[in-house]
Amino acid sequence: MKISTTGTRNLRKYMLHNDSLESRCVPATFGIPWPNSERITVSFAPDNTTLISGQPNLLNQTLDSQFALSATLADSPNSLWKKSVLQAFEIWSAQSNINFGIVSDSGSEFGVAGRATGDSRFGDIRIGGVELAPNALAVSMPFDPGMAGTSSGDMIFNTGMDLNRSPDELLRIALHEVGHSLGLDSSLNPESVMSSPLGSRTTLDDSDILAVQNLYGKRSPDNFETRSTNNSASTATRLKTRISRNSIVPVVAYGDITSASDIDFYSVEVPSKYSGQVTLKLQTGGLSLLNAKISVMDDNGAVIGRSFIQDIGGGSASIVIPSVTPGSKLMVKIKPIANNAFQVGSYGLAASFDKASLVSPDRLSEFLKGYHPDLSPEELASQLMDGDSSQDHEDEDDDHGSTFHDTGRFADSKDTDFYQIAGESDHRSVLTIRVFSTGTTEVNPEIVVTKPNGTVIPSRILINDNGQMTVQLTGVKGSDPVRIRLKSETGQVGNYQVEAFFTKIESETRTFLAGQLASSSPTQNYKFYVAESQLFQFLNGLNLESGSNGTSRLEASVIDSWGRVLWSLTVGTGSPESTDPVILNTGEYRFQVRLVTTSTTPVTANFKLSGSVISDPVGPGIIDGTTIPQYSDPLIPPVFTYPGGIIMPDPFFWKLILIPFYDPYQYASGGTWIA
Ligand SMILES: [Ca+2]
Ligand SMILES: [Ca+2]
Ligand SMILES: [Ca+2]
Repeated sequence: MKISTTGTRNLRKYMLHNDSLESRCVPATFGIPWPNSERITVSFAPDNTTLISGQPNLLNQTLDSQFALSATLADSPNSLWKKSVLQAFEIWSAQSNINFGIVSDSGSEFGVAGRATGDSRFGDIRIGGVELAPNALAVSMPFDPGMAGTSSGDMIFNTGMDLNRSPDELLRIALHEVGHSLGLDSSLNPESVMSSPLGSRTTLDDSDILAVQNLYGKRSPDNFETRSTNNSASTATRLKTRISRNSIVPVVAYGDITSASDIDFYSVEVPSKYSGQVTLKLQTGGLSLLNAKISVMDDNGAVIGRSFIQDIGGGSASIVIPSVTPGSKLMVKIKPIANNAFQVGSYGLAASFDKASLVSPDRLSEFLKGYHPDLSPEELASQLMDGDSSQDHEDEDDDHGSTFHDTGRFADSKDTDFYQIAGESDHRSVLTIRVFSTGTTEVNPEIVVTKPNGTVIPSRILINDNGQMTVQLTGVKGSDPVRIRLKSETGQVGNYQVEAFFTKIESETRTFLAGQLASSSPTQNYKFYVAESQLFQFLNGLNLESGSNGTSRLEASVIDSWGRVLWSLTVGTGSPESTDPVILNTGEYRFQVRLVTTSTTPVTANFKLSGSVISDPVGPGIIDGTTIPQYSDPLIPPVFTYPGGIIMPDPFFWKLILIPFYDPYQYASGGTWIA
């Protein structure tokens, strides 16, 4: 997920060289669609939110200043750049069954333990920015519940670059990044917005449309238009429910403006004994990015009210009709706004009979932001009557069989919780189960997966942090029930959440390093060259060959050339362990691994550093190589040349340093490596 800086490139050469590199292993896991594509939430993180590896988010202040000169009376710098970014989301959404709803962002640290989709603290896709090496304009993460967790989808712009050098530049960057967030890999087709370096397109290529529709399908009309359209008053969809007939509950419908030429007509029946005020409300904010016009006509076709939503990120619009004739019909027309960049998206519509309604306007507003396109008007009415259900939409995505979510508590040290889930089809698939602490106590969750008869199904551990655990199983028959047994490994009492995802693709991990350490030679050092800024998720394992458990531990760290420790982890014996992902800029690092033991007898241990890159490192730009190490050969863009003349397709390279000693003062004085 990375776009390179603009650079002229000999296309023919580029293509030729790529022919021989098809076997290249792309480390990030692409091709897993978001399970909640009908409403993927997006949030802009506030400045100073801690981004991955501890740097503060500076996107707002950076882009506000970069767009200062482009501002007009109508558009502030902030709204200008947000509009460019969201336009990219809208362009993808217009071609497929995806809606992006803007939500607020609490400023929790990026990558924090939490839900991979639907975390209430922030959007599924979080947008932020830090300074990256100058060969990247942005990086973003595809949806990967196994390795990326809450980092899934997140988009990080390079605040060290001018992202407003030319018209539409930010839009073009964002188009590429949104593609990655949706699970699309980089493309070798120079016409694709997914090609690197940054192209000149502000629209999708046919190949992009095909790629996104492969994952999410072609954008389909709403449930009211599957058989015939409601594009005129004579074909209007009739809206009424048994309950709304006594006017105590508003009539609610969820629809979709599926193309710029879609117009949706609804005929709302006024109850036969009702004659007071009626409020019509159109909601797009939080559901989609749609801007739209709503108008209401009386029985004679005369327009009696109109309003607009013309807000970046969508919004809401209300029309108040002071008085209506009992038994009459109100004709509601919803259409996109001409010459607007946000002409497609889902919406909620409500007609409230205010004088008799038992549902407060606040409750109705909140309810409209939950998207329930598959519920009938009757079901919607009874949900509205169910009192406080602001959490109603919370579990909606869990009902369709590919995702599952619940909250639980280990009430005492022996408490074991069981869940039984099943996927939705007979297809063999990958099941990812994530458990994380939600209270202040880290509950060290342990996950065992069994068949209903108790037979254990082997799973691989992907993440094993103190407060969270992720396991993945392959070859699960979707419709076969699977039982999940949860307990706290250390007997901690506390709250947790569990979520599970059935997908078709497993998370890709690889072994970066493996070796043996002994109490007589306890340390190994590696040079670690990173050719493109990327986000790593490391897993560390230690297996004792001799010595006893509990007396030995492994300390691993990544140190930059200034001697700063950017990532470190101490693990005991046994299971693989992990901690937060780390973003590493282009450059040279030292990786040190050390066996620490209190055993009085000699200890030998095997270690293994595995993991994955959860951002996409494809496509370096051609930049001035005199200022920073970057290892790319300008003539062969997809290959990297590392010190010592080592040519590798991977954008990172590990090299064992045979002298297992270095002088820490050399780092402090400015970063010269000794080996
Ligand atoms: Ca995310
Ligand atoms: Ca429609
Ligand atoms: Ca229509």
